[in-house]
Amino acid sequence: MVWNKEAECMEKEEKENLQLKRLKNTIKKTYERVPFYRKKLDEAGVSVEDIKTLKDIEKLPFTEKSDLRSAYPFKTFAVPDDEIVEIHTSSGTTGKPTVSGYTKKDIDIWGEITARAIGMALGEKHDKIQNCYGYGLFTGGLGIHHGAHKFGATVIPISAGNTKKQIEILLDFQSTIISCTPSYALYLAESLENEGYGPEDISLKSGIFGAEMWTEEMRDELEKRLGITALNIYGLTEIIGPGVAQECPEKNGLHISDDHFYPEIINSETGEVLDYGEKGELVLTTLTREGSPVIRFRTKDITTLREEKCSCGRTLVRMDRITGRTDDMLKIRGVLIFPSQIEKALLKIDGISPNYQIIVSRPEYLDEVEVKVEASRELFSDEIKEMESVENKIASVIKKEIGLRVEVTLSEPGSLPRSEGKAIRVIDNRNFE
Ligand code: DLL
Repeated sequence: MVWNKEAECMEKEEKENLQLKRLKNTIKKTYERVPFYRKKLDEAGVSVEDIKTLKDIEKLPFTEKSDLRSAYPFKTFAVPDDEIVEIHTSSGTTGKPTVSGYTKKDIDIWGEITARAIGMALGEKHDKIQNCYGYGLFTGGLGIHHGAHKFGATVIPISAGNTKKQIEILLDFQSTIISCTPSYALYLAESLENEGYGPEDISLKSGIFGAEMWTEEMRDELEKRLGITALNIYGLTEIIGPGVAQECPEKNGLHISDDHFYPEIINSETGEVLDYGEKGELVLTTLTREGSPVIRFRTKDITTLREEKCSCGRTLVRMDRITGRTDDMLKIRGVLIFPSQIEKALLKIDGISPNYQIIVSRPEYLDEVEVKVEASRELFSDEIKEMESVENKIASVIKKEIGLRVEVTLSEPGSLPRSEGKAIRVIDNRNFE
């Protein structure tokens, strides 16, 4: 279902006029109201008068996560405190989080874009959405919640965790859509199986999965095990939260709500803006945010933008699934690898679950990588010889994918830590200080 045909299928020229008008407005307001942006724009020597076409956005300075952190907690807000009705923060594990403030209109727009996401994920008004993203300062829970209300579907605000309860609700309420991180969805599928249930016992038709990286192979796994269409949702706290982009059932990229967020791809080393079809770092500018507008935010997420209209009829610019971050790229023995490449390799092997952990260390001068993988019960054996041969096989599939030999350790099914939110895939024990 196309939730908002007028916006989602807008012709290019009309869209660009709207984007330019909104961009100018954002720059004007941030300049007037946020000292931090005024300083940045003054230093760069640009003002709103210099923005005559959308391409002129390239004259504006980038905003980094560290800029927003240094404005902690509220110095990025562009409206008086009494207009802010909700606050969220990034999950930041290092240092202070970034804070996003929402006005009533921001919440309305957030609901609009997550309603679009629900529409793209086969949503209909009679659907029951089991929303297992965490409620709280994290944007996942409430972002989908606002969208479900706007859409007119029923939201089951179960939040993250408590897998037993999740299963009970799945079975008793027969939820039709599920929203959570893909790693948690997999854990749920596994837990359902352990209790003797399969896709035939539940009524899920689609899943809205995001907040962390995942792969096509993981999609296949989720679709098979839960009997659903598994779709990708992208977003980040600094911009608004989930719903910045969402996949439709055509599964050929995530539609960015670019009437609200202007996307660019840059070369992360040089800052040069790249063309459609080229891979680089995603940069986003909010076009309608009131509380926390952001200019040219460097997401550090790596993707490619696609301009062609999707066969679903939407004209929103699409982005490929995120394949890595400029900052979580692992450089191992000089080779750049992404955890997603290892995941991809693992999913090629029968009997291996996509639960894994990559442990990087540097015992002396050379980096070493251990990949801990969970095997299925059938594959897991008491025979050391057999286990070694499986481990070697996995190591060679990984080597084919990343060009590096890693040490593989098979673990018992269910033994690796599970996360209710974002999975922790990489433990880097190297000390780069
Ligand atoms: O993760 C917002 C969100 C909630 C998105 C629920 C989707 C669903 P943050 O905690 O600020 O916000 O983390 C944002 O998570 O820059 C990406 O690196 C990563 N991320 C989010 N969605 C995806 C995705 C939420 N679909 C950061 N694929 C982003 C890959 C994703 N990475």
